[in-house]
Amino acid sequence: MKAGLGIAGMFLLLAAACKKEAKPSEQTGNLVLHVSASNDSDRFVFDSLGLNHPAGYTYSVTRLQFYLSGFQLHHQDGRNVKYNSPLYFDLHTSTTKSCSMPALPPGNYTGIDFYVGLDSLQNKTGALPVTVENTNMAWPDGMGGGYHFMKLEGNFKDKSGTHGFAMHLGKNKHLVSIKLLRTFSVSATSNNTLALRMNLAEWFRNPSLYDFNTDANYSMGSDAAMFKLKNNGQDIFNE
Ligand SMILES: [Cu+2]
Repeated sequence: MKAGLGIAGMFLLLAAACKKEAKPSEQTGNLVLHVSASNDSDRFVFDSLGLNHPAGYTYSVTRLQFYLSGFQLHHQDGRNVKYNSPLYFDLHTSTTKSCSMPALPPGNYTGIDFYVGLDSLQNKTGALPVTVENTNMAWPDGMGGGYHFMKLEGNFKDKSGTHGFAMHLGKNKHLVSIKLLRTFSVSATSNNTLALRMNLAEWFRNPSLYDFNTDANYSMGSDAAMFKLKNNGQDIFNE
């Protein structure tokens, strides 16, 4: 008897909760951000030494993980719509190439700004939920704490042989700011997708050539190397 009343009570509570959610103040939509990788006009595949590096040798990519965050979406009506939750991408894994931004005002948009990395509030040890992904992206406390903004790893093949590289980017001063003019729309009734392509070759040129042999092939301990990557990174999503 007591249990029956309990269940009936729960149904009442659920009904009340559902009623509340059925009356949103404004209809909102979902934007799926889909990110892929490219390397100029090369056929992009992971784990293959067939990519052309701006320094004149070939290279492969075995790992590509990064955060995008601090989104500002420019609505056609002049509004600047913010989405603050960081999105994690691992392009080597098919399930983590797309992330969803929920609860956006519907309509047409003319541009999107965001960071590759995390802003200074989020880039603190323990600031992100403890997931396997976030834990793997941790930046050592002895080096300032927070998280890796990006891990781009692979091998390169030059006259002297095949060598490894790891472009690890982190620290607040190396946050990469992206500003894109793109038209896309958000609908309250259907899912819309915005596709972005990261041209990896752009990490290694413009304004400065990044050569694994003369710059660091492991960037993490070198502020000079990471500063170069940060500056080169502004145009990685330019088509
Ligand atoms: Cu690292």
